[in-house]
Amino acid sequence: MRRTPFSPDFWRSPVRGPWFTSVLGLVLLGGVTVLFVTGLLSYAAYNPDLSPVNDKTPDKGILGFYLFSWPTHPHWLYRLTQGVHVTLGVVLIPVLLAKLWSVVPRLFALPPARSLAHALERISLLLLVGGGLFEFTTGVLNVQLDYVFPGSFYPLHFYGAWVFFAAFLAHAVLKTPAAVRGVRQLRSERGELTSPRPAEPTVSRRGALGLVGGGSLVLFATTAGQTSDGLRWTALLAPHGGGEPAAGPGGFQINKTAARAGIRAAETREDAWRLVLTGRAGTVRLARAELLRLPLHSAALPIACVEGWSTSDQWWRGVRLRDLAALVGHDDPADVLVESLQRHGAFRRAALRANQVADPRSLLALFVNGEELTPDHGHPARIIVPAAPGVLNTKWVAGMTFGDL
Ligand SMILES: Nc1nc2c(c(=O)[nH]1)N[C@H]1C(S)=C(S)[C@@H](COP(=O)(O)O)O[C@H]1N2
Ligand SMILES: [Mo]
Repeated sequence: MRRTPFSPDFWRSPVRGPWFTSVLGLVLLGGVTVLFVTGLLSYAAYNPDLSPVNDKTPDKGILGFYLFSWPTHPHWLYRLTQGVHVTLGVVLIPVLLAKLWSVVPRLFALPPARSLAHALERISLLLLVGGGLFEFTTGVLNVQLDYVFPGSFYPLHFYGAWVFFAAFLAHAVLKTPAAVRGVRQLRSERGELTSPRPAEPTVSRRGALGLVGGGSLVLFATTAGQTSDGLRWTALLAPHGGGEPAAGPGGFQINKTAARAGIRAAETREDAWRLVLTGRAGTVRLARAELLRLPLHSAALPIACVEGWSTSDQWWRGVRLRDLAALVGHDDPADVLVESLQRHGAFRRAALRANQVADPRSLLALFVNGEELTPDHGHPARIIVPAAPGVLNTKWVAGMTFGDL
């Protein structure tokens, strides 16, 4: 009889067995849990309840049960949570693939369902494997190709995460006891995961695990540098890595250049540009020279992007958001909708919460590192808020509307 994937002795690697699968499973148990938690935090950090601008998942229903006002302390909070989310996600790829490889014979197990319980278990595995591959793929695509599917990455990755994690949780409850037993039996030969007719080993189980770990280490070494100025050149796998931005005060990572955002020099010139503030006391229009006569303050804050890259702290100088709110009648903290000169693109406007407006380090920045903002960093004025995702730090600001959002 010809052997097909459906016959158990088709699968002959002697590496497969409870020990190999258990070790990888326990690594994923910890790793995926951290990914899920940092992912939920990343979602909360966007202020997704500030509709309609920030809310890309209006049908989230009870999945938004946990949302809270994202804090402004410590100022590196999002840099940390998102750096961990993206770096860990990349590093776990070899572990995920090895884990799937180690259990692939069971995908072909016959009969497909021995009982109703078994059928339900297999359906949950479909969600687990499908959900896992989906989350890792969409995550990597987003990080690598900066938004190949504009607008839709957000809900896909968000809803996918809940499906994946629900299946993951069920799987963890069912399998963790066996996995804990499994890591203690390196030499065990029997079991559902072991080949009934193993081929000659070309690598030991420990060696195979070392290969997986080595792969993760290489990914770490070529990714993590994107979270740090000075090490960016090591981040060969990160889209913004492999080099350092040019030197000088504006010499730090740029997400989208003024040219790509369609910002024309004519509209940012001193005589043309006005900041339009709107609030309960009416509308105020300010030229840049008038802004410069308001009290200016400084704050050392990073840019931390959802894609996982971040800069070290930069020295920003500008007008406090809460002072601008007060100019239009909001002495108490209020939410704000910020709009840029940009006419197209997902990030041309963003909403901030009252607690972010109230923080004395939240600025409409006019200077960075002692000089005027460069065009690419948002000249004539940009938002900078402590601990917030980069996407909320709107560049080329044209208008701000204060009030409940
Ligand atoms: N108007 C506008 N503001 C924007 C963006 C944009 O595309 N347009 N990109 C945002 C994103 S996603 C990030 S990470 C930061 C990057 O700021 P930087 O280019 O100064 O580093 O700007 C934010 N502000
Ligand atoms: Mo970003």
